[in-house]
Amino acid sequence: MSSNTPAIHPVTSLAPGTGHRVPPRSYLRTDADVLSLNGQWKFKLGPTAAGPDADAPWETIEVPSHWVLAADDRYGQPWYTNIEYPFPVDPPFVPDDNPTADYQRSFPFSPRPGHRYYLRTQGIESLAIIRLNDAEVGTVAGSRLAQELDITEHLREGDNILDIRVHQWSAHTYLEDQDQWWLPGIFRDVEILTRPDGGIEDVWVRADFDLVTGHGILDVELRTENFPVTLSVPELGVTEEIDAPTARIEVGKVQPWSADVPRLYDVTLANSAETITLRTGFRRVEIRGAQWLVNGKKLRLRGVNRHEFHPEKGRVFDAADARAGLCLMKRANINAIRFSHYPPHPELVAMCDELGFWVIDECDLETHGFWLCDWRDNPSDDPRWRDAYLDRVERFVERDKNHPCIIAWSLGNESGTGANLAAMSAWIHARDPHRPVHYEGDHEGSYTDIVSRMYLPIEGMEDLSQGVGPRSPEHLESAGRYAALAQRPMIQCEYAHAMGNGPGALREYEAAFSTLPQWHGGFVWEWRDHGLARGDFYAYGSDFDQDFSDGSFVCDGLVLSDGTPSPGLHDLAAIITPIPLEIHQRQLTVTNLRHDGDTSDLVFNADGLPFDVPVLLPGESAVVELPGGRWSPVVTVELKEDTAWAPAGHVLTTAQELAEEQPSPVPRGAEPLSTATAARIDADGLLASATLAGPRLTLYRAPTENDRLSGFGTYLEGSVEATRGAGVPGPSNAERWHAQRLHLLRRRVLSVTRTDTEILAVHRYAPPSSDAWVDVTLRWREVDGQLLLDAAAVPNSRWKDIWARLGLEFTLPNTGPLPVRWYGTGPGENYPDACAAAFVDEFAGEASGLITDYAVPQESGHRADLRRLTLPDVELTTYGPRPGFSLRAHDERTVAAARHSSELPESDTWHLVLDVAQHGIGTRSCGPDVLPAYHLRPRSGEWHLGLRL
Ligand code: IPT
Repeated sequence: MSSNTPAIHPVTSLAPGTGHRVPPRSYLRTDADVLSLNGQWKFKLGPTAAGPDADAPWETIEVPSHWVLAADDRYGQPWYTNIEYPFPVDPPFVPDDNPTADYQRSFPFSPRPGHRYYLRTQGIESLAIIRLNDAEVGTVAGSRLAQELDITEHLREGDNILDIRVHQWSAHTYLEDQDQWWLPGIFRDVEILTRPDGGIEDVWVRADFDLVTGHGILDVELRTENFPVTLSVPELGVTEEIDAPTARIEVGKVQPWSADVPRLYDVTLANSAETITLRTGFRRVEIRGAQWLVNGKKLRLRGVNRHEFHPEKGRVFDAADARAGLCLMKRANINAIRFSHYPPHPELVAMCDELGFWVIDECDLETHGFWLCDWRDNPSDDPRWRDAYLDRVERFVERDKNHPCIIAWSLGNESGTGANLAAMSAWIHARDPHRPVHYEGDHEGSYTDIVSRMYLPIEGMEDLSQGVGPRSPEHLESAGRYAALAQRPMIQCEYAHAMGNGPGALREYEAAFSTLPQWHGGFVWEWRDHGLARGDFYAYGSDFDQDFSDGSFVCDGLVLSDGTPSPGLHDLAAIITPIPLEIHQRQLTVTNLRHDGDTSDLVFNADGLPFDVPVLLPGESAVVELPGGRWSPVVTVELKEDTAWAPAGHVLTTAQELAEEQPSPVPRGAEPLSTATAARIDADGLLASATLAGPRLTLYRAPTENDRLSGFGTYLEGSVEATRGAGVPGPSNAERWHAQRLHLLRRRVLSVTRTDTEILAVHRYAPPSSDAWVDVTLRWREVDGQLLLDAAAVPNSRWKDIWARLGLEFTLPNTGPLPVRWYGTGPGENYPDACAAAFVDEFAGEASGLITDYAVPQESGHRADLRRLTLPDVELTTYGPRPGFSLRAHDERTVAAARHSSELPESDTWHLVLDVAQHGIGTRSCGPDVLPAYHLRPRSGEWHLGLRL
């Protein structure tokens, strides 16, 4: 070895930590003192692992926080990469440029003899070296895992000085390559815990539910040397003295815990030195064959993936914001959460117990960037990393083990496969045989209990259900494994990528989850956009001065960065409702799909008037006749009383019978055109009034992110096999549209004919350098003082590919806010494959509110089936087949060119588009493309519009 080899620096050490580390234990409420060290700390930052200049002056920073989110970028900027490591893949080394911060604070303390003191950190990214009163007490790794160091020997009476040096990059960064911002710093609580002499070091209360007797059983495990410990459950009248480290206590009849009825019981454990309180819930989790059961019933997971994220604070936990997010999930009928891809702040887990969610808790582990190096040297299969993997699994399971909401442990995400993952799983199986182990990357089910996939199209789900694996060549040799997998429970731990406008086809997924026997549901990717608040916009990857990034891929949530629900969330809520309604000829079928709980907490209304539905137990259905009233009342299922997550009156389900309503007949005849009307139609045969002008044909839309991305398969041109994991994905929708130059249509007037009673114009629209065209006929006439437009669009046969839309666009002067009323579908935007939340009614709003402020501007605002649109100066009625409409201050090309809505220029024009068709939305930004039923192939269309101007 040459003499200039650098000594091993802590940043390259694979050791999970050093110093007097306390064995992992639960996060518990205790009456022992806890001193929070959150608050203002001294802070300085240096550019390398050597740390800041010793002479540099101290500044101050808030703990918890991320230093790259400090004001004015004064400590650098956040960085977003999805799969890629932001540095060369050269484990365990990291670059010399390694931002390193020194944190310091002093605190007065009076240690008591006989007690011990632990310094607990809940989250530091990525490696911390801790010194107390100038002595090194240890190093801490595992950014989102709690770690405790016994600092008793280093604490002194009076003033103490705590120094924490934090390196942004370390060997452990290789294990933390989750798809999110790189956000260094002390971002969760720092505390000193008093451990009283003879205290209760750890406790595990497993609350089992006996399905036959309905009795509860508490299996208690205690870590203490000080017995007896008295366990009490006041509500059950239980008080038991425990004299040994384990005990089994039968507590008689209990109400079980479930996500639907999250019944918790307060438990106290006390000995002479310490009292611990926790809340437990009785439930039994089992896997029987391909059934994953809780309390004897098959689970139906209607879930989301949840990251820790706040637009100003990053991954710093904000209890009020987090709780608001969970309540919004409950209101959207979401009953399950996967903690992607690390355990959240421990208080969040308690909120899930209380509000009721089925939770898959996940370890802080992802090595996805090795995939880009063909998984060479992946830590998951390298014995040198085994201790780090096992340390991580112990620390996350031990911290959260008391929570009834957790129904499975997940080893991590996208870390390939290998012996270290298998060892983690074996450790969990030995430690907690009562909860299954999940890890998606164990594709062949060698060491996990649940068959898990991500972004699998429905055909892939059907294949797995029938014991057939992916049809790609690299999977052929393992084909035999798949018959065995079909004997196990299946989930999609990620599906329906909620990036931008979408996801589409949730209904089809929900149907597959409900009918294919092994499938138990899935978790939409993901809950919230991770845009960072920057002045008047939310920033994504490419908004920072980093050399490369994954752009807006960090904004792929059902909820926008500011917490606003997106149309995708409304669509999901409608599809996964536990109380689905079906109406046929005024016969309403109500079903209770809840895991637990009857329907006595619900009110059923038709157009706001309550009607009776018998109380239904889970699994039951009833058919009732709808009360009298209009042809198609809006039927709602509402909460009778306030709950912890929604007020009385909150709507779980909305339904309506639409089939009966016939389109309004097209008015016949034509009166002589008035001079005023005739003057409004220009020489080209277009309306040119002061309040409305047009129309022109449009076949293009500002591409959604599902339209723009093409990493996954498409059903177009017979490339369905691509969606099953074989074949070449093919171009994106946006590429197809741009290749056809749909955004560049040119118009030529073929003819304009005027008679006393009508003006007839024929226009030909075609892209440059193409002999494909669409002829648009516009016939203007007048009936009962109404200007009528009968329009038809007919393509020639030379179109070869899909269109984005088939629409007619009018323009209106934009002089400020525009009040809009419409009779049609709403309230939100809806598309052919994402329209479950829409119903038909009279709606009103302001035009700018019709567009969703997606992180990246894109197609938005389409509402199908318009009957009537009322603007201050225009009333538009549709006859015959009903078009959808959208109204927006910018045209498609302007929208498509903008990276943020704040960049869109001031507009003097509203664009009103009436679409006879739109291509579906799909979820191809990460998943299958638009299903064939929702493709828009070149076709003809007709419009019949009545105008009062
Ligand atoms: C999948 C990841 O597990 C998740 O963290 C996120 O990155 C998601 O993709 C996309 O937003 S992995 C992907 C290669 C299927």
